[in-house]
Amino acid sequence: MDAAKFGLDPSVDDEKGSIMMINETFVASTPRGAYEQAVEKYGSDDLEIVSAKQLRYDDGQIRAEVVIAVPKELFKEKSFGKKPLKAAERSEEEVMLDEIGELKAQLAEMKAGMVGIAPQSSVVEDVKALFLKKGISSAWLDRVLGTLVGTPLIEDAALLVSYLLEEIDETLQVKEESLDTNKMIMLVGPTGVGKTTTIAKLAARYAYLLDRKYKVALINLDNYKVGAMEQLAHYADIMQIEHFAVTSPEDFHARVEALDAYDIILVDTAGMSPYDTQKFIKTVEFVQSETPRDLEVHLTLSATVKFEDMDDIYQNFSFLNLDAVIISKFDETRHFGTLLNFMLLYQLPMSYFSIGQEVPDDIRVASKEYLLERFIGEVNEK
Ligand SMILES: Nc1nc2c(ncn2[C@@H]2O[C@H](COP(=O)(O)OP(=O)(O)O)[C@@H](O)[C@H]2O)c(=O)[nH]1
Ligand SMILES: [Mg+2]
Repeated sequence: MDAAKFGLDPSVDDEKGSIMMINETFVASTPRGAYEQAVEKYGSDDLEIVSAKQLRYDDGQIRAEVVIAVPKELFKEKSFGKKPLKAAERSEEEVMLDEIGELKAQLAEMKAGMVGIAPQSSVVEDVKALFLKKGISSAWLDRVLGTLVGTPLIEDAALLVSYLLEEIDETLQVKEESLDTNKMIMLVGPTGVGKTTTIAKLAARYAYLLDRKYKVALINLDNYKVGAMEQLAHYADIMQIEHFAVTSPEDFHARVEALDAYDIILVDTAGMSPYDTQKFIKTVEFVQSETPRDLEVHLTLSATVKFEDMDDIYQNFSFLNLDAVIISKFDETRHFGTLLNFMLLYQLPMSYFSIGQEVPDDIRVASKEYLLERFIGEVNEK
């Protein structure tokens, strides 16, 4: 499972010093595990760490990647052992025999790999192109299509499309709305995605619109944006729901404790750009602080999210121990492929959909059907 990969990083080429450095990545389930692999390989614990991060891989597992910089020569020696004898030191015949042996092995490998693989059918290519165009990633499509080699599915475009849609349906996850009391939900996400509006909708839902009226309180950590508190306070006043601002984890703790009698506490946070490290650190402190009740963290993601931004959003916000995703601005796009791709890749359960600006009406409990209907509409349009 654990493996090392490597790549040349031009930024560390040191031509003048003539020591060419190479960046090598070690992967393990924990950062420590990854670093220990590096120590074991290089027999020294004085290694230059370039970066360390945790990522969720395509298979859904979280892994730690630690990148270290090592001199290229040392890397070669440790990776491939002693340098092979130079060709000149061996007879021409020996070299030739080696090369023939190598070619034979490559050929055998190619043949073995080809067993059972039919020539690419154009049905598969057409269907793949269709889903690619709709924003589903090539990696995901290849993985699923790869399992269909040799089955009749790959000869019938309509069947193949419905198979892929079913596969998407199965992969998507939904977080059922649980109405246990003693709940606390925090919304995090980039600026302007609709966190505050969604909090207002949820507050109205829990306080007034369900079979039972829940006792709801609002807490605001959004003390960075001028007017942010006013926005939440405005909704809270209209709905006659208690609301509070807190500025430190201690303050947060005390406030949650004081709100013990409330069934549901909703926590609004600073609109953060994924690049705003200071705000992140502060929010992480809040999330990681001990609170008298469990905290569910819901990432709010706009359905209009750009493909280029998805990774950054996930890499950054996943540090907040996400429990679910709320998808907002359903009404602002007809293209759900990018969003769907995000959900397939990271497999976070979806909790709510925000489908417009109206408080409190424009919110739905997340459902796969709702999302897939829109995506299928789009697939059929071609
Ligand atoms: N069209 C549309 N607009 C929304 C939706 N949710 C929020 N908005 C609007 O997006 C803007 C930013 O919302 P806000 O809740 O302040 O975002 P925040 O910065 O994440 O708290 C406001 O103008 C909202 O009315 C939605 O589902 N659809
Ligand atoms: Mg806000």
